[in-house]
This record gives sequence, structure tokens and C-alpha cells, in this order.
Amino acid sequence: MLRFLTAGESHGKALVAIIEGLPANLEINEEDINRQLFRRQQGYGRGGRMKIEKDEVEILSGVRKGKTIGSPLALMIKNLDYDNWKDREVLPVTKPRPGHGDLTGAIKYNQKDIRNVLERASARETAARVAVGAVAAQLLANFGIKIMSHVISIGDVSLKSCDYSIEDLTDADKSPVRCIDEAVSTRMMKAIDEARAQGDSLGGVFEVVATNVPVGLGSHVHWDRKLDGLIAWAFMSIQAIKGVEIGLGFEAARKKGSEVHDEIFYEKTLGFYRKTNNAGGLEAGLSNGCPIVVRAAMKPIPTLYKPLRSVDIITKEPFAASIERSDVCAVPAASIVGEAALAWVLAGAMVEKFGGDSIEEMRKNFHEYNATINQERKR
Ligand code: EPS
Repeated sequence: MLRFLTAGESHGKALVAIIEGLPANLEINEEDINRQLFRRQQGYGRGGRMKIEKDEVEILSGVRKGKTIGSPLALMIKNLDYDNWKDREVLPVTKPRPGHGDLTGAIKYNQKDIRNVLERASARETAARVAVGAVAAQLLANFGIKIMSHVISIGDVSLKSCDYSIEDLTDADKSPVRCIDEAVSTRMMKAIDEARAQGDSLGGVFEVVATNVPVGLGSHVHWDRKLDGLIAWAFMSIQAIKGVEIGLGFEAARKKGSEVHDEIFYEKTLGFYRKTNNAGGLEAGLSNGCPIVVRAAMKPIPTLYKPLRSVDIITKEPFAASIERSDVCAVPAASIVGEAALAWVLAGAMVEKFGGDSIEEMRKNFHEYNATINQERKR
């Protein structure tokens, strides 16, 4: 079983992650982890904090001579902003911001200083998840599985669903908003500028796609083994995500069954195949061999320059929340976190299915499974 934990507060010393259950002899490319961390820090609409941080991973354990050794991998990303905070007098925060975990976290954990909640609830934690996801993606690369993402909409500016193919997604990083259509990108940036000028924020939708996923990851037999359920969980757990769709998603509910289900065809050279992928690569909680397609909706960032009404937790006096700095839009960054989420779930499913204590053992099991499937379908 593959599992991970993260620790660290937004303005604490560092973020750390521990990954347990990786096969030994997996090559770990530190530069690539840093490349993913860099990608998460990009995106039009970020605030002042991203000018301070330059996320870089330090691998503390579990790797020797560039390869995993079977023991837990510990990763650390320093918070450069820590140095600006450590000698500062930090006053207690008593004014909860609507849309954050401030009020409910303070009630639940019996805190009189909201900082004890907001520091951990912060989306800063997603840097650790991206580092973990980058390791997962390196495992998946051994089996030809590739993960990509792009931004579909920001505010009310949206790409049309028929406007792109999976091959186009490799271009997403060229756009400051990670949208593959140049004209739509420009309109998205304009929308962000307008929101910034109004002291407001914007959410949006991003899509993550995994290709070359083998048939049969996950399982139909039990609720907590269903791969679509695990994917939805991972995405919903990303800060500010309010909705997840797989394949046609909510659109499927508006169509007839005959328009939704992907018909099955067979040819000796190809085996079983589909001409459509409305299921988004998942049927009954199992991967069906088609690309896995996940979309997630991110709410607008709740820290606003435009004051929202709230109530002080100590004095109970009403006030209008105002802030020092904030991102206006973090949907492009969230799409990179989404890649990490999908990489993580698929890596877990691969380890569960193909097991093995070393990558060699895992590869052998994978090839044997594929050989069996190929033999069966050519019968
Ligand atoms: C965040 C608030 C901002 C963001 C932060 C998430 O930080 P600060 O309060 O320091 O201005 O920049 O995101 C990151 C630091 C990051 O690395 O993504 C929040 O409240 O969630």
C-alpha cells in the first residue's frame, strides 16, 4: 500500500512529506520534482507570496544514488517567507474570513487565535502534494502512464469542450493561465485583471488527463476500492475544490443512455476498443483502458480586497474583512496540483495491482498481466 502524510504551516519553517510503500530501485529525479514545483508556482493571477517563495525539494531519506531503497521517502520544501516572519511580533487573528476554515476550525479546535487554523488550512500545503505527485508520476512513467492538465475556464470565460484533443494539452504550459487556446487565454487574463481592479477573486475549472492507463486498476467489488471514488476524494481534498466530474460528468445526466455509453468494438490487432470516451476511462470503479479524464471546479479565492462581512470571535463585534495580500486567481496552479492528485491515486492503484518490493518485480508483474490479456483477447 502506498501512503503519504504532509506536515507544515504556511509561514512555518518548511513543508515536509513522507511517502511510504514505494518499490525499491525506482529512479528519483530531483530536478523533475523541482520542475513540477516551479510549474505550480506559475500562473497569471498569483499574489505577492509567489515572488518570495522559490520552491525546491530536499530529499531527506529513502533515496541512495538516485534510487529508492524501499524505506520511507522524506521530502522537505523550505518556506522562504519564514525568515520574514520569525522575528516579527505576530498578533492573534480573531477576525474569521468568510470562505476559509477560520471560524469552523477555531470552533472545532477550541482556538482563540485563528492563525493556528489558517496556517495549516492554507493552500501552501499543495506544494508538498505536488512534490509527492511528482514522485508518483516518476513511478507511473515506468509503465508509460502520462498525466497532463489544462485550464478550461476562469470566471465566466471558457474553452468550448469540442475545441481540443488530448495531444493539444502538451501546449498548456505555454499559456500564463494554462489554457491551450490563445484567444481564450487572453480573455481569461483580462477577466483576472478586472477582478483584481475590483478587489475581487475568480475561480474556474481545470481538467486532468491520464493516458496509457492499463485496463483493470481499481475494482468494482467494494466501495473503497473503486478508482473513480478514490480520484474524486483526492481532487475534493485539494484546497478550494468544490466539484469533481469524470468523463461527461454532470452532462451525462442531461443525455439519453444511448448518447452516453461508449460502444464496444473488437479487432484482432487492437483487441477491444471504444470510439468514444464519455466514461472518462472509468466504468464501475475500474479503469477501462481509455484515457482517464477528470475535471474539477475551484471556487474563487476567499481572501478578498473587497471587504466581506464577518464577526470577531472574541468581541462578537461585526466587521468587514480586509486583507494585506492575496492571489486573485489560482486555477492554473490548482491544475498542477490536480496532476499530482491523479498521479498519486494511479500510482497507488498500480502498486496495489502489480505489487512488488522492487520496481523490477512490479515491472515483471505488469508485463505478465499484459501478456495474459493479449493472449486472451486474440483467442
Ligand atoms: C494562501 C494565501 C497566500 C497564498 C498561499 C495560499 O499566502 P500568504 O497568506 O502568505 O499571502 O500565496 O499560497 C502559497 C503560499 C502557495 O505556495 O501556493 C491561502 O490562504 O490559502
